[in-house]
Amino acid sequence: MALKRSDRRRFLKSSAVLAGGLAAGAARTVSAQTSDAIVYIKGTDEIVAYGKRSRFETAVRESHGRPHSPDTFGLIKHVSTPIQESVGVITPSALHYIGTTRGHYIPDIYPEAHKLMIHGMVDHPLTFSLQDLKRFPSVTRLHFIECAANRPSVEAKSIQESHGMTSCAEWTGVLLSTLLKEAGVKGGASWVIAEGNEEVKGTSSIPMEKAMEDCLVCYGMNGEAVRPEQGYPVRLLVPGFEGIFNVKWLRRIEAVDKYYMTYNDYGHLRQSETDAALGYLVGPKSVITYPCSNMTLPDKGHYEISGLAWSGNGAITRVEVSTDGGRRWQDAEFRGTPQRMAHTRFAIPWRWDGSESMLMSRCTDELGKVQPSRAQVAKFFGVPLDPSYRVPGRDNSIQTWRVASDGSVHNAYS
Ligand SMILES: Nc1nc2c(c(=O)[nH]1)N[C@H]1C(S)=C(S)[C@@H](COP(=O)(O)O)O[C@H]1N2
Ligand SMILES: [Mo]
Repeated sequence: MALKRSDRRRFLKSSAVLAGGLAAGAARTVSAQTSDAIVYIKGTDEIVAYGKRSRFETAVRESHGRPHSPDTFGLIKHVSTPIQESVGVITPSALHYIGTTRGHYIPDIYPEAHKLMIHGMVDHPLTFSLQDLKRFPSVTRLHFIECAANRPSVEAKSIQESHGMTSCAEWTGVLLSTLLKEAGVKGGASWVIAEGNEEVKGTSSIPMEKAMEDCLVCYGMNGEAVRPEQGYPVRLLVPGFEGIFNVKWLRRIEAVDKYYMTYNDYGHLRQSETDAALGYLVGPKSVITYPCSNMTLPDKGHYEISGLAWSGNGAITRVEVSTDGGRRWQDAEFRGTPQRMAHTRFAIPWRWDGSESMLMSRCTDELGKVQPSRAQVAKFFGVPLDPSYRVPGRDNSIQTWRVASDGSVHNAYS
């Protein structure tokens, strides 16, 4: 239905009234834009062939000028997702965070030459080309990946720096169990070692039970081939396990009869099978992405507080939000259906009265595990409460944003 300009103004005015003044600013923007002459995008043929976003959308990945946790060789390089701009639950492939432990080099792999080998304690060692993998029954699932270094912090200048090392994509591939069954795992094989294609191998040890449960050998990401930064042409997905297990540029899986402390495990101080077993699962964790630090609320009035929640234990079953620093909590709503080991969008309406507010979210997963406070995490690791002390393990504690009375939003830790 085409509205005349005056009708449209009247329509926008009445919807603004319905929303209690909320849409007034938006209404002005809309009418200003529609009255301008239309400008067409240059280079249209190229964009028709393979799209790109509007030139007005400028969010980019950031490395924050430092490795997040330099390893022995100083080569860990992690680049974060602009999570403050996220909507829904899927991270666009071009903005998926990048975690590499071998500097910033991205292997440029010729897909037709790439092979995945499955060997070790199996009846028939096998190699698969990309085409071979695509002949097996496929699986498509939404899953997050999160680096172990992702955490609230005193120094973090933005949510992108503290929480941007997690992303969520729709992954397509073959279940690792399908390939392992094809090769025939021998009795007594209790772990697998997964290796990437780099010169220094990105190797991770994964318990056989997990390998047979839900690990995915992925060639697809968000409806197209996995991006080179994410492991083109094939990467392993180990749903809910910390980032480093999700081996990119996957070329070798070896079935073995014991835990091996590999290069990756060493970096994470998993010196024994027990350390390893304790060190895997991520979360439950959540963070409010709107509003968050470095934003300014333009006015008192209505807002929708919105954020992301995720857990390595399965689906998120509940998210609570507090606007008064944790004294009172209210249940948020889910936007979409929570998926297992996937980002879940939550939201709750909020009327800001102009006074200083402390925004917090805390989630619960299908195992009934509740996201801890900083105090609980500090107590668990036996470290001082002061959040400038980095806990020697993953930190899934609650993030607090402080909304000052001028509307500016800050990291309450700093
Ligand atoms: N082959 C290989 N796989 C790897 C890495 C690597 O350096 N090489 N980095 C790991 C780390 S530390 C993380 S956090 C995740 C990040 O996955 P992403 O870059 O797709 O976000 O990949 C893991 N898989
Ligand atoms: Mo990582």
